[in-house]
Amino acid sequence: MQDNYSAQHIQILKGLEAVRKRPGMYIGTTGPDGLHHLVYEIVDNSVDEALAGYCSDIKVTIERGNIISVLDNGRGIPVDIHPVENVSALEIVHTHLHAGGKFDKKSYKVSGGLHGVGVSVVNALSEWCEVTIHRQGLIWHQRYQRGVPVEPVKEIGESTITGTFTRFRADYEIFDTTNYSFDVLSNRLRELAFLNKGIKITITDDRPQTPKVHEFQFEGGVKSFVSHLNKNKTTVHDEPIYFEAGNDSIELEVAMQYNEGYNENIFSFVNNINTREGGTHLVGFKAALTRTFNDFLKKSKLSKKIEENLTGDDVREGITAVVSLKIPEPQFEGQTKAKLGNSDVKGIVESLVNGNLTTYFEEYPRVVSKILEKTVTAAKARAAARKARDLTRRKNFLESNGLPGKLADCSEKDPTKCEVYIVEGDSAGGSAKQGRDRKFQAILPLWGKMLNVEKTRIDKVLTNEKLQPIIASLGTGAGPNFNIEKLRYHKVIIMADADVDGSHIRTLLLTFFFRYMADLVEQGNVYIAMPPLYKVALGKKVRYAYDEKDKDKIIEEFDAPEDKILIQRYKGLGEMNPDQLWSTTMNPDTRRIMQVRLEDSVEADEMFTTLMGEHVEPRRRFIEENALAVSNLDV
Ligand code: 0RA
Repeated sequence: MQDNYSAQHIQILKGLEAVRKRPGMYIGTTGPDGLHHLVYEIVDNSVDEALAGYCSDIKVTIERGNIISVLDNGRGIPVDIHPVENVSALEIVHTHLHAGGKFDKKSYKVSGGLHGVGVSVVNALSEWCEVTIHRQGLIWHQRYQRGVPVEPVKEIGESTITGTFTRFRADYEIFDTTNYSFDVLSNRLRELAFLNKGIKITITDDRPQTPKVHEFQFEGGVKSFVSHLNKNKTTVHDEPIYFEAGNDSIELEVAMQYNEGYNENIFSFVNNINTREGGTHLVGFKAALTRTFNDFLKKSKLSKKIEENLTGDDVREGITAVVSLKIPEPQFEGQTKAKLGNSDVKGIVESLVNGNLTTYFEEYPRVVSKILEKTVTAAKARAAARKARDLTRRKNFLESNGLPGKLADCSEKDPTKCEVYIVEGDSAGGSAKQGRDRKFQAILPLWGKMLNVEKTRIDKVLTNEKLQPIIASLGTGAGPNFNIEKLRYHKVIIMADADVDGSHIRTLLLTFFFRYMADLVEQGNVYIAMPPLYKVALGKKVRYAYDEKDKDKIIEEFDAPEDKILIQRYKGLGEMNPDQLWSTTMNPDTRRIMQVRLEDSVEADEMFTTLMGEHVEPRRRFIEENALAVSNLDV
């Protein structure tokens, strides 16, 4: 028995050692994403306990020193001795890989899903970790260092409550940073609260510099989620459409509401995991949507207004929807394992949505006629725009090679080596053309009025005189036809003045990329050029400063009397000659460019709606609150 235990013990250590050797295999990265992942892993277990019906309250705290604690009021992790292993169940879940969630199979384990690697992984990657269990009148405790128990599970007192309390400090030997972002955690916890209605989730920042508390509890579930997503939009009908449905193996929750915009915003989840790449549940949902609206249209006099059936694009114009599915054994596929593969799900979801939407529409005929009117308008506009587009194509501004006449292309043909600068303003465009390295740098000057795509229907966007050359130059198409495989330049660099107008252009272009070429942004192909703000000269020595700090540093380094140092503030790109533009802003060895990253599509949507949408008041508030740092537009 003793030998048996030792052999067991060595196995466990090997398991945890594997996690510490290759953390990426278990949590993706050892950067900020992986770090925050530790918290989700612990919280997911508490959410599972809530889904099983035994827990209503989860409290997450970022303590001083970036220690995380998670408290729930569930049944408490069992502490009894496992008959085969001869150790406490509590110890097993913290030291055995994949031992989490094996206790009862009835509920849909969030923790068994995409990232579900179990608390043992969190434990292995923590400098230390401790758990306190309140259960059956007693309090139990165990502590670990880098995954290894430093003491057996001990009874330490009596209790009248039940629950699990986990504290850990991520291991600085493993992670690039151990500093948590309150906003990142808060956003995910809010999402979890939307997706699991009724659960109260609180997050507290107890670090002395940044005290904060957010409390989330939504009795409306995904219906509240949709209201939240649409909060700054003008809606077509007052209340989101909502239903819950299922059979003995799956649970489906759907909420949707149309707004007067033209974007399609459908967020889909499986077992609380955002299926960014969609999958069979989303396909089923979309098919049902198109079919149900066409069925209702046939019975309406509106049907005379269009010649053909409504298309998927017609019925999804201006929709905001959340589709949340819970199933026992999800199969995740796709590039980022964020696509549901279970093939039987399509038919099940399609028929559930069909039935429930039909019932809903029969009960709320005013809602369905408002939406039908919108979809018919969309269908008519699409038909008209198709004709207009054929026209522009014929008399268009494209050369015989399909590229815009204003594009100064590069000679290199391998897209991975190519860059295109999208330049606002004719004079800057001219300097850029002269200053560039024509081997791998292409220049596309922009002309015409910039369009706010947030307020424009897709067909107008695709034929817009300013955006059309961009779409043609990149070669990818846009919107539903977007194909990243055809991308002609792997760096797409926006170059505009460092002033308010430049910032406006940047935002409008980013909005376009986000809405019509989302993969481009997601894959990190979009950059922003950073022209210098100042030229600092001492005699013949010239240096460029990209911000105030830079400028001060250069002045300090020059170490000369102030009146000898010449400081010129650049008002625009146009003030630089081609050589200067090359060395300050375009030469890969000396320039600065920022990669545009979108961490969270829900929040990005909210940000673009706020910045570019119709409502002025939220925009003013947003800009005030985010005057300098637009945090999730992490450039
Ligand atoms: C399985 C069985 C039981 C509790 C739990 C899991 C549980 C796990 C976690 C993880 C975090 N919080 C948790 N709360 C509960 C107990 C079953 C019983 O009491 O019969």
